[in-house]
Amino acid sequence: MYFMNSYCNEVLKTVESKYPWEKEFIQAVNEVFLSLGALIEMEPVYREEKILDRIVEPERTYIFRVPWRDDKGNIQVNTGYRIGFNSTLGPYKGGLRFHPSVTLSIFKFLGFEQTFKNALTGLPLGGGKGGSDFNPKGRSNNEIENFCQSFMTSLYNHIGPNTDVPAGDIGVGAREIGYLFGQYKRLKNVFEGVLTGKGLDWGGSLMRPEATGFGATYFAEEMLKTRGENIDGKIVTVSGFGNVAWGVVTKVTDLGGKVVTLSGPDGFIHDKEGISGEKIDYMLKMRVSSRDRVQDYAEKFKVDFYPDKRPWGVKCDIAFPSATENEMDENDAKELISNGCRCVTECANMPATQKAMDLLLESKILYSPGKASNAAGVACSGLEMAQNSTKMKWTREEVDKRLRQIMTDIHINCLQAVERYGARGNYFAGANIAGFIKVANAMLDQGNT
Ligand code: NDP
Ligand code: 2IT
Repeated sequence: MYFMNSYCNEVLKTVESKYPWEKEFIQAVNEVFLSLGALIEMEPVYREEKILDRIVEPERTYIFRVPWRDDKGNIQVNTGYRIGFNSTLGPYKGGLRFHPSVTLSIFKFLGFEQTFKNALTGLPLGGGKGGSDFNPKGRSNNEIENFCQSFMTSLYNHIGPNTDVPAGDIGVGAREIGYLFGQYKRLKNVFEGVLTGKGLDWGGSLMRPEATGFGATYFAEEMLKTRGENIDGKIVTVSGFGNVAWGVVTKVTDLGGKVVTLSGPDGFIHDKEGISGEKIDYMLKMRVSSRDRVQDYAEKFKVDFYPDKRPWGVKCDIAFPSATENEMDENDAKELISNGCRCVTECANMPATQKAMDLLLESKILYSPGKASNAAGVACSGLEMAQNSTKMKWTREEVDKRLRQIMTDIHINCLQAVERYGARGNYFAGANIAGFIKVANAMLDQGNT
């Protein structure tokens, strides 16, 4: 089930020799290709039509200078990126990340993953990603606004509701989307749904902020159901303390689970009583006031803080990695498994290293890849686009119902795909196969593009 067939291997080797420095991108391609072995052998047309050669190359990559003026009057220069990875199923769609660690490799891995994730949602969305090495930490509102306006001044001609629709990701939330949208509107002289994650009064969808975390929790519920279990009464560990982590903590708590950890670049906190009520509200405030310090939570609520450590050594039933890529390594995976963890639901994109992933897959615990379990964020963005194009606004209940259905469908599709082309019960292979088939078959339909 899990093997690299010769065509996958050839294309992977080409990527490795063409872009040897793109570690994250190579990791993402490797992970997807490992799942496709049986499918590619059964369907020779993918090889004949060079689908893999085409699918690993972004359709377009735009890299640009972002000059802006800081509060001291000095000029600052950052680099902006927007990758249109694949537009077979719809306009490019995917978030913008503002974080100093970004590289072209990171955006390529994110755009590649996004292509299959968006296909899994069943909505008409292509895959894209972008952002900047701009560091929002410690910047004033004025500086964020200046930066966003400059970023959009370079980008606005390349995006549009039927071309490319960016959204948020790490470091980009409602405030940044507002500044980006305002500048787009001014430059293009048109009010249209070019970004998602907009404010509720000017085209945003209800549920968008909580969608990713809620959807991941629904996905975890579906996985647990296959083993006659649910979230009620479970001990849950979460990493990160951003938008996605907040959504997970809120929904898990709602369903009777007890979340006991959060993490930041400074370390993690262990709150044995569980993170609920005012503590969840505090998470939102903490994001704005002290972006890089989860220690503030520990001081306020008098709980244990572990500097420079990750939360995966804390005993739990379910883990939701919700910070960033490669935040869980093989030692973390070993600890989770030996402590009896029964379910790992990826919320971040590619949070596990290749070795951690191999161990989790071997262990047979329930384990879902981000492209399946975090798909509700972009799915809600797709619903926002639908509302914008019909100039309608759906109720919270309506959006939530659709999101729940989308996550249930993704869960079933993963299981069915893996039953047909691989071994039973491996959500990784299932998500990769189901997402790939959709994109690849549409590429065949659309000819050599
Ligand atoms: P936020 O910016 O709201 O939060 C990100 C969290 O991860 C913060 O706690 C951040 O701390 C931490 N973090 C970021 N980079 C690093 C790093 N290099 N090392 C350690 N910690 C880091 O982002 P989101 O919650 O939106 O995103 C979290 C994850 O979920 C990402 O992988 C993202 O791609 C993924 N995702 C997001 C979706 C969305 O709709 N927002 C949808 C699907 C997936 P700090 O800011 O202090 O560095
Ligand atoms: O990784 C992701 O799916 C996102 N950051 C959300 C993308 C979107 O277009 O809503």
